[in-house]
Amino acid sequence: MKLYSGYISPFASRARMAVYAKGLDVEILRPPGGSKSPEYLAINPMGKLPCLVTDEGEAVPESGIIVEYLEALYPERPLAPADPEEATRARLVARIGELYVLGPLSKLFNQLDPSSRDPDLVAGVLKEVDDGLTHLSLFLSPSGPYAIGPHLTLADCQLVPTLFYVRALGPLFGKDWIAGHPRVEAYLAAISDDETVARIQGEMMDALIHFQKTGEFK
Ligand SMILES: N[C@@H](CCC(=O)N[C@@H](CS)C(=O)NCC(=O)O)C(=O)O
Repeated sequence: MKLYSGYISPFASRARMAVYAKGLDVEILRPPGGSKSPEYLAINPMGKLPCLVTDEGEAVPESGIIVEYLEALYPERPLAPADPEEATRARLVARIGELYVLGPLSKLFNQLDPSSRDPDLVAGVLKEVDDGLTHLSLFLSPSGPYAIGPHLTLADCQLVPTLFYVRALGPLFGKDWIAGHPRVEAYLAAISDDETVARIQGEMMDALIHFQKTGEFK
C-alpha cells in the first residue's frame, strides 16, 4: 500500500499516525509534481492529501476514512475501542477535533501575515477555536493518558496533529489556547512520552521549520 502524504499537513499526519500506531508496512510518498499535478489528479481527482492507494490500485482519500479503512483491514492493533460506548466517544472526540477545532483553525493559515489580516475574520476564528476546545474538554478522558483512556485510539490520531497547530498558531495571534484549557493541556502532557505521538509531532515540527526556511513542503 502507498500513502500520499505531506509531513506539514494535519490531515496527512492523522493518516500517518494510524499507520505508525498499527505498525503497518505502507510506503509514504509525496504527491508526484504536487497535489494538483495531472499525475496526482489521476490518482486522487480531489487533489487533496492524504490519499491511500491499495495494492489493487484503489484510491482511498479523506484522512478519517483512511483511518477507518485501515482499522477495518488491520484490526490486530485496534484504534477503535471494542466497547461500543468508548468507540462512540472516540469517534465523537475525533469529530469535534475535526469540525470544531481544526475546521476554524484552518482558516488562519492564510491570515499569518499581520499586514494583510482580516481582523474580523481572525477575531471570529479565535473564538470558534476556543469554543471547540471547550467542547473537546468535555469529552476527553479525565484519567487519560490518551483521549479515551488507557489506549491510543483513532481519537488521538485526529487530536495530535490538530493540537500541534493549536499550539503552533496560537502565539502568532496572541493566544495561548492550551493554557486556557487545562484538560487539553493535561492531555498533551500525559501523551508526550508516547513513541508514536512524539514521532508525529517531530515530523510535523521538522516540516514546519523546513517550510519556514525554504517555503517548500516536505
Ligand atoms: N477533509 C480532508 C482535508 C484534506 C486537505 O484539505 N488536505 C490539504 C493538505 S493540508 C490539501 O490537500 N490541500 C490542497 C487543496 O485543498 O487544494 C481530509 O481529512 O483528508
